[in-house]
This record gives sequence, structure tokens and C-alpha cells, in this order.
Amino acid sequence: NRKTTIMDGETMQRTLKRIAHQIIENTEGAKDLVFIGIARRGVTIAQRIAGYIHEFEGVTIPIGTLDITFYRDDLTHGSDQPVVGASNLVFDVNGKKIVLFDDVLYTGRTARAAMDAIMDLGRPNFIKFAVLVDRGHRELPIRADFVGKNVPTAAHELISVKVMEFDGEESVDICDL
Ligand code: 3GP
Ligand code: 5GP
Ligand code: MG
Repeated sequence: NRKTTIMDGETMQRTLKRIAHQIIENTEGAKDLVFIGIARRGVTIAQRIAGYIHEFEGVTIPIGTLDITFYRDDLTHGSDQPVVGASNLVFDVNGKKIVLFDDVLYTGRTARAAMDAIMDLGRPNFIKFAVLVDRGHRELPIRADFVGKNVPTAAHELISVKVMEFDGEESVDICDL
């Protein structure tokens, strides 16, 4: 059960600040900009980055959430079909510039389900995708616009993402199962 640390708390905070700056640079101003976090840690990441943007630019970005789960409870099978569960989208998506957040990007199926759920509600101006870790192994033609770190993994490895809000500590580790 080997474990390799790829980000400590300080590195994670620096990475989230960098993504905050990149989002400001690449979304043409805060007008109509909204965030959607994929439960659970994608929501935390969205909140963190919105907090930094508030700090840097003095603007408050609305944050909605999507809960996407799987038919099967064996979460290590990335190819199982993601299902959109509860959503809390506190804004009309029509005409919005949406940034979608998840902690880890793997097969791309969750991002696809999230985009489908958003498009069912209206016609956004655009959707961009931000992730803390891209671990590879895509099964769909999906990429992230903002990436904290690219971490090549084997299928049997797992990326453990710890955030203060859920885990009381912060780190990203590769775990060998
Ligand atoms: P999160 O709360 O960090 O977002 O669904 C419960 C948790 O399991 C979610 O974590 C989700 O991202 C995570 N999860 C779902 N599928 C996989 C998977 O294939 N591998 C790993 N490691 N975690 C997964
Ligand atoms: P997908 O395969 O659809 O891209 O990812 C499925 C879901 O599981 C996403 O929410 C993604 O964040 C999460 N996920 C996939 N692999 C890992 C992993 O290794 N670690 C963590 N923490 N989450 C993962
Ligand atoms: Mg996730």
C-alpha cells in the first residue's frame, strides 16, 4: 500500500491560486461568470478558487453544485455509467460563462454527464473545465481547460485528494492499491 505525495498543502494552495488567475485571464471578465462544482471535492475546489478570485478582483462568483454518482458502487470501475443526482444550480444557465470543477479527471464520463445535465437546462455561452489532477486514461474526447497537475497513473492506482473541509488536512497522494 505504497503512497507518494505529489502535493502538500502549500503546493495545493499555490496551484489553486494559479488556476484562479488563469480563469480570470481566460473568461473575459467576471460578467455572467458562474462556477459549478461536482460533489464533493469539486465543490470545495470551486469555493476555494472563487474565494481567491474574490480576494484578487473583488468579485463574487455564484457557485452551483452537481452530484454525479455511478450505477455501480464499485467506484474503481471508471467505465460504469455516471448518473446525475441532485443538483443545486442557483442561477439560470442561459448565456452564462460556466466553469465546471472536479478534483480528479479520469475517464471523462463524469464531465460528460455534468455537461449533459447543464445543457438540459439551457444554452450557456460556454463551458470550461477545471481539475486539480488529470490522471489520464480518457475514454471520451474530453479535456480540461485548467489543470492543477498532470499525474500519469496506472489503472490500479488511486489519487487521494484531501481538503481541509472534508479531511482536516490538505494533500494529493498517489496510492497503490
Ligand atoms: P470526492 O468527494 O473527492 O469528489 O463518489 C464518492 C467519491 O469517490 C467522490 O470523491 C468521487 O470523486 C470518488 N470516485 C468516484 N469514482 C472514482 C474512481 O474511479 N476512483 C476514485 N479513486 N475515486 C472515485
Ligand atoms: P471520470 O472517470 O468520470 O473522469 O471520474 C469519475 C469521478 O471519479 C470524478 O468525480 C473523478 O473526480 C473521480 N475520480 C476518478 N479517479 C479518481 C482518483 O483516482 N481519485 C479521486 N479522488 N477521484 C477520482
Ligand atoms: Mg471528483
